[in-house]
Amino acid sequence: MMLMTQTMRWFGPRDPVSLRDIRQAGATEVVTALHELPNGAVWTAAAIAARRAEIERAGLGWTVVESLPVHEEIKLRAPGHERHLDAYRESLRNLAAGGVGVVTYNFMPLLDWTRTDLAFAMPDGALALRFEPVALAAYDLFILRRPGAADDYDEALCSAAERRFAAMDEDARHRLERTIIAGLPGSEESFTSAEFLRAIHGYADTGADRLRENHAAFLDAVCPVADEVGVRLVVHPDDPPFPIFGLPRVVSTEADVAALFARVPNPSNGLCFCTGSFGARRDNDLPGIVERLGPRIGFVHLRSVAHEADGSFHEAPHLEGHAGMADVVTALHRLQRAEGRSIPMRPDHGHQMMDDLTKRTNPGYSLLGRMRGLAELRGLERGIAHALA
Ligand code: DNO
Ligand code: MN
Repeated sequence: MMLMTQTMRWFGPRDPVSLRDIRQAGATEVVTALHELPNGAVWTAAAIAARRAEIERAGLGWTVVESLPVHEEIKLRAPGHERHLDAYRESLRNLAAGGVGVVTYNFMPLLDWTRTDLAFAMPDGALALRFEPVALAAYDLFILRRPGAADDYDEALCSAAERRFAAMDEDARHRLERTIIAGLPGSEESFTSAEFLRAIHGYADTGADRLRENHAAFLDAVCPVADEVGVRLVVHPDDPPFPIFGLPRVVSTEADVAALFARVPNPSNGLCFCTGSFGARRDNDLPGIVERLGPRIGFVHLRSVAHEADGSFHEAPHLEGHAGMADVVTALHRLQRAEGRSIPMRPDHGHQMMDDLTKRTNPGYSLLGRMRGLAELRGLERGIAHALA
């Protein structure tokens, strides 16, 4: 029976979640990166081999990287970006030689994934991550004070944000600022508000069209090497999948990725199908994306969001919420059978729950919530496979 390859993200030796934990959760592989290296550094063959040895000693495999970060100079096509392309190609060669077949990246300007609340209480007392437009606008308008920000929000949102800001004490304002710009786990960038304003200004001439062009130019530069060495580059969709802080986001919808594959048809140009990110827009048809773009999918993040009335969303238990996980997993299972390959998947985030509530954890990446998610997803896929057999 062809099933998905069950993986869990591991942030390396400093992750409070150990390789043994991940193995006991039932994953057979980790997904990881050389997080200790600065963005732009070449991943050497020796460093890759050492990390692999550590993972394999724990009885786990490593075939998927998340992420090999794309330097801001590449996203901006700034002068001097060529040396970052050289480094990227060299890292890809070293990763292929070191046994990695899938490399995840994203093309979001400045911020990677973004939330406004890292401890949103669920009815059962577990804590979820949440994104709330009013809180984002409160930060943007009254803490960051981004010039021109008011033009990006309608009047009702501006006044709700103003009321929210007024109701927050200094601590709450500071917490909101850190939540949004200090960098969630796996993010490459971390800012103060002053730095963030300057960095946003750097995108003044880079709107959506130019960012799309820069994305395609990046792929034109690296895909030939990826094709040659047999690595698939998979783009992670924008999270959330719409522009924030006036910065363009161009990997938000099925149409975005379909256009990208049409523009850069190299076989190595692939997709990290993240149901939580795409699913934060109601107009993305998740099983439909699998049906239409399946051959491009090299890696899967399974998670669900619950949409709230005011445009907020929070992360739901994996089989609940908006994703419609049974239909998604059915589509993925069919894809695997049709293509005769096992697709690597991971439970992308989980609630902070049980013993993890009192532990130091990476937001979204505590162990027990992800273990619950992986167990549910594993059971779901087995049941579907059994029924379809
Ligand atoms: C968040 C992750 C993202 C993802 C990057 C890929 O939990 O899914 O940070 O790793 O966007 O480059
Ligand atoms: Mn994801």
